[in-house]
Amino acid sequence: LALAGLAVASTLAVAGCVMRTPPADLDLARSRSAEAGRYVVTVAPASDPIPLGSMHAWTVEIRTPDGQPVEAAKIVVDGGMPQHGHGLPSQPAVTRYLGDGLYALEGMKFTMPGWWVLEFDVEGKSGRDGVTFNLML
Ligand SMILES: [Cu+2]
Repeated sequence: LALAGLAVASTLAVAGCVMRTPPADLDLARSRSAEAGRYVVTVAPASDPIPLGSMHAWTVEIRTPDGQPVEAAKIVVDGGMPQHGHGLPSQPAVTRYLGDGLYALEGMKFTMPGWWVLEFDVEGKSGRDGVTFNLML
């Protein structure tokens, strides 16, 4: 009976690991059209590969679908690890407009390897729209 229990426990452990494998078709594009098509959002980490465990900055570029830079957008960032059930370990925020549709996103931090999502809520001259990016660290 003890052996059977052990076998069940190890099967569950293996199943748990398999479930944490990220989807094979994960779209890792750094430039995406927002859900309602109002904006094209492009993200770029200040250093690539993305550092683990240290605070760093990104830039976020907001453009209209026809390529015009979007100024004075209100951008809110959220995210986390879908398979771990936790959010971002820091509270990143867009701190300033850099010109030409570019915004500084500061306070980014990732604490472990795996699949992360970054969700942006953008409010600009064309209305409100959202976009989600997948990251593999
Ligand atoms: Cu995690």
